[in-house]
Amino acid sequence: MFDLRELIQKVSQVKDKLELQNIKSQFLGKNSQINQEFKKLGSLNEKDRKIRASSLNNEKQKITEAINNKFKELENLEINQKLQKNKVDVTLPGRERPNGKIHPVSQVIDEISSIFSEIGFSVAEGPDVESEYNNFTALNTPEDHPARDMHDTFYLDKNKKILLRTHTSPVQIRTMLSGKAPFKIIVPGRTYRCDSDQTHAPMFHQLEGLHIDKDLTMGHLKGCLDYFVKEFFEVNKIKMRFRPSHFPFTEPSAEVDIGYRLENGRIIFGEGDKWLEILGCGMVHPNVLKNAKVDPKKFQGYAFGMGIDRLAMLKYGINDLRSFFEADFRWLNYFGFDPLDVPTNYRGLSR
Ligand code: 2U9
Repeated sequence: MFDLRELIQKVSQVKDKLELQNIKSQFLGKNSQINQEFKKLGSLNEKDRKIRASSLNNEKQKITEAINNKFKELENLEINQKLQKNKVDVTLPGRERPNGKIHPVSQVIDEISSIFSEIGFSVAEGPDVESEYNNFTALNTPEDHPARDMHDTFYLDKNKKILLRTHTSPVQIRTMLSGKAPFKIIVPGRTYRCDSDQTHAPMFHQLEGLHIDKDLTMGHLKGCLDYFVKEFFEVNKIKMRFRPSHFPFTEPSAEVDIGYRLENGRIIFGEGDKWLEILGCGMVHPNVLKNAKVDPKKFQGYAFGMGIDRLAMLKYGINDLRSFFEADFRWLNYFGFDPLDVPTNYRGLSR
């Protein structure tokens, strides 16, 4: 028979849980000595059986206790070692800032979204692949309209029914068709035209706005754009002029110029006698409202559109449009923005 004291001594010296598990199955398992002893009890007379059984139970309990206590001890030791290993040294310097930068186009989209959200516009989005109807016909641009050729459209099928959207306007059509007036949305996104030189890329970014409600006038449009331009260029006063223009989807239509002067090659907005075109706008054409299932007798409103890439170039002094799409890390590192500095009107847009 084994020596209980020797066993308990052995358990106390165990260093890991696996070894302890082996000892447990050796001394308490099915083929353990103590189990063999229990099996022999049947051959003893009643008196001896009682005495032997009680002493065996006693021994078994002591072994079990010693092993369980050791398990707990080893477990605590393990936890303490883990805690020690994972201890945070609060005196260490902070983590390095991430290496990536936000692209100027994304930054400008975030800035403009923040500006318009302050006055109640929400952001709507839609697919880049569109139907000819949503992109042209619904926008009062029928098949024989010259504006279709001017858009240099990328068609995706030979029947010219599916295309890459040439402006973000189809999203406004989708929004009106799937909801009920009033609407107050801006739509940023990629647009496509078969055109490429120093100032044109086949994929470029637009942001359009649409506000439809009862009794909206050209005055509301001017107030909205005056607020936007001041916020975007971060100036208190701005010179703005509306030049009559033509778009199929608005009537009347206008192009908006802002006044500026040059100082050591830098643009100063709000002063001087030079003019720069920055966006187009107008009152939504009644035909467009009808096509979008909005009653032009009850509702009217204004729309505007701007090229994001050009605005980003203007605001951040970037000369070549093509550099936007070259994915040059050094360029992005220089012109990009800190991902942790999200633009908000409250904090300032481009700190
Ligand atoms: C709906 C109704 C009207 C959107 C508008 C312009 C004027 C405009 C250009 C600016 C620079 C495009 O990127 S650019 O070349 N856009 O001048 N866009 S009004 O009018 C809409 C849109 C949708 C339903």
